[in-house]
Amino acid sequence: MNPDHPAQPPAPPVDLAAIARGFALHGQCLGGRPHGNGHINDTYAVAFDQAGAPVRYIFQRVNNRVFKDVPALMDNISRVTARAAGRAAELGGDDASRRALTLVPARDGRPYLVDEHGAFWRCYLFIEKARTYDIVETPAHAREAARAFGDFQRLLTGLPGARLHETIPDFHNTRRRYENLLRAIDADPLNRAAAVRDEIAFAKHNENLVDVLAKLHAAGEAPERVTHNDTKFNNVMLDDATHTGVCVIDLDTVMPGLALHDFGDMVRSATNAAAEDEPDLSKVSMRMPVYEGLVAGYLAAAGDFLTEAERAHLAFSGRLITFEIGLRFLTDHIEGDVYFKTRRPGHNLDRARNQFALVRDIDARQSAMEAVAARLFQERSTPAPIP
Ligand code: ADP
Ligand code: GN1
Ligand code: MG
Repeated sequence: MNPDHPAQPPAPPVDLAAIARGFALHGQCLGGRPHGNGHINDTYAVAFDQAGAPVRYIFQRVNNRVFKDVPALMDNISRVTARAAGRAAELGGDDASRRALTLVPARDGRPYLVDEHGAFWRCYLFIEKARTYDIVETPAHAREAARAFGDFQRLLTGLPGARLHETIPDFHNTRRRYENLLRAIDADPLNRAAAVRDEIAFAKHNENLVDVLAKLHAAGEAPERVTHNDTKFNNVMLDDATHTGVCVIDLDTVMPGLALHDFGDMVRSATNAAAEDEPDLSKVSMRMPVYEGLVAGYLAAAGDFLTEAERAHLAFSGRLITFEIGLRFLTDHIEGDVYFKTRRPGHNLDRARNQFALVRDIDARQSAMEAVAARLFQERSTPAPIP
């Protein structure tokens, strides 16, 4: 069995009121329901009555088949959220408390609790009057999300203390992801490989992509930074009224990485005109105005610290990370849907085909995308003419 893809046993039943009693919370727990569209953790919105005032919290059962060392992961998250809260307080503003995730500790003071089934739970303040989107609706959405993720990277450049724990080793090691696919094809536990010959051929045809960023890193042109590593568009909350980026969430994979992994996943998840699992591939395309919004927002936040090589690979990073996630979906399909949550038979295959279709479109338009990035960087560095 591939060590990154352990089989998923069914989740144990949930008693949210019992979980609530384990956290340092006040008031009466009114119950909760599943929330959001994440593929990894089990997330619930839980309502409380606090002396007549309605208050909500997010409870999350952390997927500890995917994250092997949850205490280490929670140590990372405690450090990162403390830093983000400190920065939000410095900047002031009347919504500083929404600008960083806030952990509610367990009654024993730890940032998580373990239930009677051995599952790990954490609790966050609910970020109100903001939401996540699965599909970018406007280029302004993209700009705001990219600015928020770029600000988050900048915030983490000064993170004091030891190197963060690697919560999933080799998370963006695309060569490893490619090898995992080859291993899955060899093992083929459900005899699915024959039916996905075209997708496997596409993966093999693009093997030349997998080492490009690793080589840049080895050459010292793309330094290790602290990065988010899962900058999917639905991992940033946008304000309901202004649509500005309020808070970066889903911090499980914040760890050492490359800036381009983050930008690449923004391109993958934000530019697609279709949902990530849309089976009708004629709907899949890379939307250039959305890409332009991403570059503008990201450069506004991160333009000062990116190296020249990083800037030159913005478009490529989108192609690579889209390919990488496509490899992971295809691997999971062949292995029997053991990693990502699925809601229908063939769901991971639909996702893989969708991502590969997006790779094709990015590939066809990579030079135009590079020109957009070069132009926006140039405009940013050139002072506006005096009117
Ligand atoms: P996963 O790792 O499974 O993707 P996330 O941490 O991204 O889990 O949470 C899933 C969804 O729950 C998010 O996309 C978002 O919509 C919602 N969510 C998470 N944290 C909060 C929060 N503190 N306040 C409000 N909504 C949240
Ligand atoms: C998962 O947790 P979520 O849904 O935000 C996955 C990402 C993938 C993404 C694809 C820890 O993200 O790496 O890019 O699905 N997270 C993990 O939609 O594997
Ligand atoms: Mg998420």
